[in-house]
Amino acid sequence: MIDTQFPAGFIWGAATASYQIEGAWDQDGKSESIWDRFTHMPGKIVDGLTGDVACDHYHRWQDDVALMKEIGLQAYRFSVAWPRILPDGRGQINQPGIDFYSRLVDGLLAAGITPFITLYHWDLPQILQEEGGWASRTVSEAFAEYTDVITRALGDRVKHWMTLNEPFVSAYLGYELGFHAPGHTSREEHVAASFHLLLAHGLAVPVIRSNSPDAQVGIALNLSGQVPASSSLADRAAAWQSDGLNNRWYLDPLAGRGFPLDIIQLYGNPLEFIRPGDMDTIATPIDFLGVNYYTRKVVRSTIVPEAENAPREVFINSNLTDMDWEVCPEGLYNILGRLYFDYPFQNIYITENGAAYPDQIIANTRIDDPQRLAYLKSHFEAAHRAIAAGVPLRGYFVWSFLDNFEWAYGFTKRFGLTYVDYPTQRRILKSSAEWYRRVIAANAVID
Ligand code: GCO
Repeated sequence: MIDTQFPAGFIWGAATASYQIEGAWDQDGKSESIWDRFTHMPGKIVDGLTGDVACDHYHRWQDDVALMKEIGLQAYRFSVAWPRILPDGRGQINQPGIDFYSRLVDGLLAAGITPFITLYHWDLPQILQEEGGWASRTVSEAFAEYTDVITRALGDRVKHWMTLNEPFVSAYLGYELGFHAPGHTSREEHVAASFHLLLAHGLAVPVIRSNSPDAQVGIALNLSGQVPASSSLADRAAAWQSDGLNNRWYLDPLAGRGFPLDIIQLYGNPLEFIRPGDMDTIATPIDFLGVNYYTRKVVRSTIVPEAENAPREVFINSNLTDMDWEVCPEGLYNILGRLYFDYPFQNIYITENGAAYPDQIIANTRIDDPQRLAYLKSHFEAAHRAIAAGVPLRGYFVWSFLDNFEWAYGFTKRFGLTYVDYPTQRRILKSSAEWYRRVIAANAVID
C-alpha cells in the first residue's frame, strides 16, 4: 500500500470565483464589471450566455455553504467582486456588497470552513476600464483603495488573502489576445497591464497586513511546465521562451529578480511605465504562492522548419479533459519541484486544480464522474510525492466547488465537484465529491 498520508494540518478545500458563480450582476448596488460588458457583447461567449445569473450563488450561498460542509471542505477559496464594494471603482462604498461577503464569511466560519479570499478574479469595475483599465497605473492605485475597504471590513475574521488570480490571463487574454474581457488586442496594453497588475499586488500586500493582523498573504499564478518537444536547440529555446512568457514574467518580479531580460527583449518594450521603487513594491515579501495547475505544455519551435528540426521525442498523451488539456500529474510534481529549488517562496498552496468532463445526470439523481475522480487522485498523488521531496505544500483547492461559468466557454464546460442543473439551479454532488469527502476525512489519497 503506497503511503499517501498528508501532513497533519494539510488544508483541503475547493475554489470558485465571483463572476463565475454569483449572478445578481446588477443587484444591490453592484456596478457593471468588464465581464458584464464583455459577455453582453454578441459573439464573445461560445454559448452566447452570460454570468448575469450563473449559479445564483448570491442568493443561494447558505445552501452552498451547507453543501461545502457536507463535502467536508476545510477551506473555501472565493473571490470578492470589486464592483459590489466600490461601484465607482473607488470612493463611495456600497454597504450591501460588504454585507453579502460579511454574511458569507460568518456562514463559513460557523460551518468550520476557513475562508481564503481572492481580491481580484478578473471582474474589474467597468468604470475603471474607461480610464484604461489595467493598462493604467491609476487602476493599481484604485486596487489598493479597494483592498483597504474590504480588508477593513473582513480582516478581523479572514486570515488568508490572495491579491490577484492569474495576472497572466488577465493581461494576455484580456489585453492582447482579446479572448477575455475587456477584449483588447494590443501587445503594448498587455505588457503595461501585466506590470500594473503586479504593482497593484505589491501596493495591496501592506494594506492587507495592516487591516488583517497575522494574515497569510499571497497571490495565485497559473503555472505550467513548458517541455521541449525534442532535445533540439530550437525546441529547447522555444520552451525556455514560452516559460518566460507564461511563468518567469510573473515569478521573477515577485521573487525580487525583476522582469526576465530575454522576455523584455522579445517584447521590445522599454517598460518606461516603471518608476523608481516599483519593482521593490512588487517584490514585497508574501507568505505563500498559490499555484493554479491544470496541464503542461509541449513546445515545438516555430522558427526551424519541421523538416529541419529533430524528430519529436515528447508527445501529448491521449488522455485529455473536456478542455482538450492533457492529463499530466507529472507536470504538477515538476512545477512544484521547480518552485522549491528555483524560488524563495516559503509556503505553497495549490489554489486551483481540477478537470472538466461532460457530466451526465443518471436517473435524475446521481452523477458518476470517474474521470474527474481519477484526475484528482493522480494529481493528489503527485502532490504527495512533491511534499515527500521537500516542497512546502500546505493545502489543495479543487477547481471547482460548483459547475460554473467557464469564461469564453460559457456553461459548456463542467469543472465542479457539484453538478449544477442551471434551469432549476439544483445542486447534485458528483461521485468525485463523495470520494473527496473520504480523502479529506482520511487526510490521505484513498481508492
Ligand atoms: C483559470 C481561472 C478559473 C478557470 C479554471 C478553469 O485558472 O482560468 O482561475 O476561473 O475557470 O482555471 O479554466
